Amino acid sequence: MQTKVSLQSELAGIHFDNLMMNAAGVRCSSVVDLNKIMVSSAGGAITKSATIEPREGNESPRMQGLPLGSINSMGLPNHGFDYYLDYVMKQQEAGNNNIIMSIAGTSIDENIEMLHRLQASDFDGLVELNLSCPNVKGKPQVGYDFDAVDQVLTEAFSFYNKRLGIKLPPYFDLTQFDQIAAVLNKFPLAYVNSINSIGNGLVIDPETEAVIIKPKGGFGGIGGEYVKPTALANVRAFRLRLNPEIGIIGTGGIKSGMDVFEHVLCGADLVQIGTAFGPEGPAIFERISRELEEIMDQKGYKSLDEFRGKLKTL
Ligand code: RRO
Repeated sequence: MQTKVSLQSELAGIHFDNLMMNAAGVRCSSVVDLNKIMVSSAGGAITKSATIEPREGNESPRMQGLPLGSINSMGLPNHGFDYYLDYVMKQQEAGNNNIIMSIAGTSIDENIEMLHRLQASDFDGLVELNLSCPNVKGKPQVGYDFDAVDQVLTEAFSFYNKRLGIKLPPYFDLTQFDQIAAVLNKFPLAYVNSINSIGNGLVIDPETEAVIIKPKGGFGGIGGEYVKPTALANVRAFRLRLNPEIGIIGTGGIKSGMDVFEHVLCGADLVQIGTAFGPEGPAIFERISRELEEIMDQKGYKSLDEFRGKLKTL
């Protein structure tokens, strides 16, 4: 008889029945969409990154699917901080701790203000500080400025004493990993979420000789299959460098059970699905769960712990 394998995981002391959820930004801006994720096979959900005030975001077209992924320059459209805090509070009151509130102020001051409000609130769950949005005009990605990361985390942890994770952009050079990990290891971070989209790619339609999204002259964040090797490298590089108390969410290029398997081999505690979740919707979590269970069953693994972070080198 086949023994059921477990896809359970834990992050910052919070139990997840399934290691998968959506990536912030995709089908998670409204209560209706968030509820659809919460009742799916996903282990939890994360909200669209919030700013204090609601935002319309950039002009359309601002997202396009591609043969192997997506390009977007959404520009942080969201319903505002209060809308998402209300949602995560209601989940918490219903006894559900598997909801993450994502925040992405367009300045350090705005991020600190939102963290003050969260500190003062009764919300006790996971908060993700997004330091890597590539699409707000005139605002660089904080994650590429190591001094600014140090500054915002120093200020945040001077008063914030609940569980806080951060969403980072992809890094590409090993010295970048060394430098950012040295900064992050100074703080009691709950987790690091790696990676956000690869910022400022350019996709062209040769027939029209034009770019395919409108904002920023066509430049936008790339997601999907194109970014999987970069995502795996970031998860692996962080797991090799971060304090073991800092968990890792692996995000980037997941569309199959094998992709999740590879992220966990690199050290991911949870994984998030963005680009592939868009067209397929919440049913993706059940499909990928089945695929992962089959892979684990064939390999004789009953739990994720048996292979997490155990990537072999040659
Ligand atoms: O809204 C966006 O344009 C956006 C955000 Br906040 C982000 O973090 N990553 C992304 O690819 N798009």
